[in-house]
Amino acid sequence: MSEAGGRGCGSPVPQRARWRLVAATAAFCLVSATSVWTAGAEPMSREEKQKLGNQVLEMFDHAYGNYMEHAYPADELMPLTCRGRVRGQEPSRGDVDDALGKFSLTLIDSLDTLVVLNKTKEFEDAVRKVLRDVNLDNDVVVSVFETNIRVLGGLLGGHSLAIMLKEKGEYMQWYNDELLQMAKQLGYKLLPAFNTTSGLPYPRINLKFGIRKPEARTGTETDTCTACAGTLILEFAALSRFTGATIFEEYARKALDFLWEKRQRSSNLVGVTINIHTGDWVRKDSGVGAGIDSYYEYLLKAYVLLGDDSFLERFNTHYDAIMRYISQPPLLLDVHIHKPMLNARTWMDALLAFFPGLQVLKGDIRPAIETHEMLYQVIKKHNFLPEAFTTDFRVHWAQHPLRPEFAESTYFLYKATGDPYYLEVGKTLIENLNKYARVPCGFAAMKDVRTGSHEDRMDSFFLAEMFKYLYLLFADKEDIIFDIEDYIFTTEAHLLPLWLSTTNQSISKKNTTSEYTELDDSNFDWTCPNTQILFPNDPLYAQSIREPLKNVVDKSCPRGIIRVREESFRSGAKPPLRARDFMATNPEHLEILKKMGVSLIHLKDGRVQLVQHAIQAASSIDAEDGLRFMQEMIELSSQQQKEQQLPPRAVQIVSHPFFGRVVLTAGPAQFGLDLSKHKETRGFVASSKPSNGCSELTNPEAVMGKIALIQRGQCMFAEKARNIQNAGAIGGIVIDDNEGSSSDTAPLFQMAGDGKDTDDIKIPMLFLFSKEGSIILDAIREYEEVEVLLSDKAKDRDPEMENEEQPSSENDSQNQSGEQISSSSQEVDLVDQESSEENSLNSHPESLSLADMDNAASISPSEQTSNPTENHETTNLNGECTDLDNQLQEQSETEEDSNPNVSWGKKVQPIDSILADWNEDIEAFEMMEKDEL
Ligand code: DMJ
Repeated sequence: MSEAGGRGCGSPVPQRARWRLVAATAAFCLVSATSVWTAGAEPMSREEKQKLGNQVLEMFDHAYGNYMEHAYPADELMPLTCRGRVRGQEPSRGDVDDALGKFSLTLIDSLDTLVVLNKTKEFEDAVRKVLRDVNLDNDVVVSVFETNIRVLGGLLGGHSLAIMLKEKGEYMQWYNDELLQMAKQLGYKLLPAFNTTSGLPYPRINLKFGIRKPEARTGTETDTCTACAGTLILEFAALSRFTGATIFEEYARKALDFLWEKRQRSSNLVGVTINIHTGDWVRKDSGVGAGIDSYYEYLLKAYVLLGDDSFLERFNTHYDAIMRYISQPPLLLDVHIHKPMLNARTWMDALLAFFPGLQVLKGDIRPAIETHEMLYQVIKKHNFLPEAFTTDFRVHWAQHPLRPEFAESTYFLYKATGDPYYLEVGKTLIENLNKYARVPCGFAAMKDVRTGSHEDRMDSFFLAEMFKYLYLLFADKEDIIFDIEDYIFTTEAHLLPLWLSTTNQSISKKNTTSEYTELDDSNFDWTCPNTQILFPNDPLYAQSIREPLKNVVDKSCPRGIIRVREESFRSGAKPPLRARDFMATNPEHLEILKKMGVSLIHLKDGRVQLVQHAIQAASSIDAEDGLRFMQEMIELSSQQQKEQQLPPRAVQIVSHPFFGRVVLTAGPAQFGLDLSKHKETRGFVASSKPSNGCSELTNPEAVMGKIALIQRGQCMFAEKARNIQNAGAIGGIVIDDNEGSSSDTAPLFQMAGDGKDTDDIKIPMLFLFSKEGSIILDAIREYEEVEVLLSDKAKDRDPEMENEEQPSSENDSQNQSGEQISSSSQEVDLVDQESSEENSLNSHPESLSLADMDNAASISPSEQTSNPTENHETTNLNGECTDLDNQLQEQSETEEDSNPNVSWGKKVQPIDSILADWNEDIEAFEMMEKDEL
């Protein structure tokens, strides 16, 4: 089947027939373009590709080897502390932990990666371990979605490749469907989750006790995410077709049918969250990223795997809506399902990076190239894709848990275009992973892409997906021991064989509500992207799409503003109203607001909310101005908020054997040397005596010229700082005394001064939670001499750092003690002042906080920090758009630096009617405030 499809791609067959061929072979007929396309970027030699492929293998060995050595049988590796993450033994991280079921998650998720990477022997060992050690009957509440895609998918992917190997006759000769039996056992364990009137599954289930039993400790949830309910069909159908037990496919189909029924009928979009009992949309915003992503993916792939036209029809209907409302190339922006012309956010999340890959499967290459290029620009700026970033490409949520979506899209785009540019992209991904995420014990997620600090986590999807896509990107057909084109990738990149489409087929439609309708030809409009259709006589096609976007991030300005401004200026109109100039008491300004479709809503609690409805604007130009005005308002309000916040800092261990590879997130101090303005401070660490640093040190000789470690508590932070400074320390690290505290789970903490003048404190002071602190303490125990770098952003970890001579602790350039230390004997209260520094938003009723803004979402504590880079980016944003922009920028800069606070409290227009009108939006926006990826 796959062979016929692969060759059929691009042949002059009727469109519908062509689509069917694509369906049979998934995205993989795209490979036919690969050898054709070499123009644009320089072709990469076979040697170079092999070198990169080998590098991927070595990286996988580092990740997998460390997991097996230090973490197995735990679910995941904690790469900073080099141990296993066992649920219940670590502070809870909330929903993220629901993926952990005490079932050796990483091992199961890695099974088919081992075969793809040609590690057949290791695969055989791993399967034996799974069969011997894994227990699926644990008293743990797990996410149904995560367990399905990672564990059920992992077992099925492992089974698929085990039987393939067995058939080849060399490996796995002993295998007797044991993984499939485990998968079936797990499938039955998940079924009670579907016991709802809607057929949508509960989001969580207890592996041992199910849902209903009192011991289950779950079953009270009312909502689930669309992707959670709509990402089951591939694994469940595969399970049914492998085993002949129809029930799994039936349940997954029923859930999909229900979601389809509940789509918003005028926009054909779905919301992010749905009530599993009533089917009401709980969150009515809609995008292609977090919460919805794989629902769309599974509709198209279900068509590919199962050959059921109704899935294609649904996908196409949604896809039209996505391209009409959400796709604003190169951006993909969430909208409101009832008012799809209204953007629901001004930021994008990293999960949407899978979408260009899905567009390749759909055959819609141009927007795929555009979005992918935009994402790549963001990556080049921050080394990784931050979890969320704004429409003007500033970091919105700075974390990056080594997500594979961008690598996935890169792979599919390479398959579709054969453009070596995508190999260079892959090379950059490899370099960045090694440079910034690699630690001695694996690869650590980025806590903050701006500082380069790490989080003690290495999610299982990193092994399931990242290494597969990167390896396949550089592999030639002969580098893989089986034909990858015979399989389809699940959302977790597990491999399911396409021959399932003709196995146990008759069971598929039993008891399902979906109606089969004969599809019209429009459903097959987009066919396999063959070179003849997509790149007509133009070998530079992909490059010509990318080229205009190559500076999109560096020279970003709000969408369409250049054109809009030019036009409006030409027609003699006034320059648009800038947020910083806005006065709520100025009737002219209120008139402009109205023209721009912006309403001012006074909330019951005295706050004021701004809501923009593009459709209410007087013209599309006014609508664009309104969007820009809103973005500026958000910026102003977040700047206000940031003024009270300091950004996180980094403590980087630079001595042997860490060589800068371990970067810890540190809280700043509101006193002492400001690391963002000065060169970083580097020195060996020494514990102070007394450990709390609350009195004159008894071991000044030990801390002299070093960075003193002090325990939190007993006295004020400023007092500790003075005591270690007087002893000659060049910096200080306060370690939290709350055992188990960690920056993974606690919001960023900043150390307050003592309410008095702290100008006498000249040394830098940073705060580490207990877990991060113990990483340094453990290092001292093991290596005695431990050198660290205190900075606002981790220094690049490159061979240079490893080669650097370990400077002595007396290193002059780092010793800032001499002239700067002045003794102080101020009296202080014997209380920690840390609690005085609440991370509160503005409480002044007349000021505007982010939470007040309609299209802003809530921010996590770690984001409530300012960053010099960000401010700089904001300046760039306006400074680099056009001459016109420059004029405006200069104009506003020469004006008095007006305070963005405006008289929000004054009622200047009747609001009851507006409120009534927009109640629905407010509700949705409130939901968004709670939004977390
Ligand atoms: C993976 O577990 C799956 O791809 C899922 O669909 C969403 N993304 C994560 C990794 O980022």
